[in-house]
Amino acid sequence: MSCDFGLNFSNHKAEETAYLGLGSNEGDRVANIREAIRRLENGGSCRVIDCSSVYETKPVGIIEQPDFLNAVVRVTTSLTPLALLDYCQAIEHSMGRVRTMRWGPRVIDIDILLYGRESLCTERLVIPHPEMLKRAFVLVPLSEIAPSIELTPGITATEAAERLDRAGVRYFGRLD
Ligand code: A4P
Ligand code: MG
Repeated sequence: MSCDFGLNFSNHKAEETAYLGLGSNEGDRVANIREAIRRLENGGSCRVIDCSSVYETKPVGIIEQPDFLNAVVRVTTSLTPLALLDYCQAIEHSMGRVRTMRWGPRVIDIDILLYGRESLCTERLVIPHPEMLKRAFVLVPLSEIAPSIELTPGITATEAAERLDRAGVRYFGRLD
């Protein structure tokens, strides 16, 4: 919606809490995760409220690639879900991510895991992230910063993480 002052509010709404998954398995992985968080905050439309530890994780999907570092951040944002996706993809792009193959190596991947309590299923965006419940590299860091958040009715992040094989997920360190 545009108003007479030429301002466009269509990408903004009341503040919402979202959880983003970060992953890197190319270059200086710690620096990439740190830089993605810096860029998330710098644009002014996201505030990073909490950040999990960083975990070193065995690749899932295409296993012939270097190990990942993964972390999860809690943000507050006034961006709509799609505007948040655009924002995350712009950061991926600005950090030199080139999309070669699905699930292939990447400088940085930023996935929207949860956006408030919203469920969304469009061609470009599915929330909650459809693979989340199967992935220890997501649920271990998520359960660290949001242990009791309900992912499916009656199932918390901690419980969902405990149901998974977590052998491929190893504590790596803290960012701060
Ligand atoms: N898309 C739909 N829903 C979402 C969402 N909730 N968040 C669409 C972000 N994107 C979403 O993603 C492809 C398209 O998914 C986007 O254009 C967007 O419109 P992409 O980032 O371009 O490509 P991708 O990441 O290769 O594919 P995908 O399906 O997003 O893969 P994932 O789920 O990100 O998995 N193993 C370990 N250990 N650690 C990892 O971080 N990551 C992956 C990639 C595979 N294996 C891994 C890891
Ligand atoms: Mg992705």
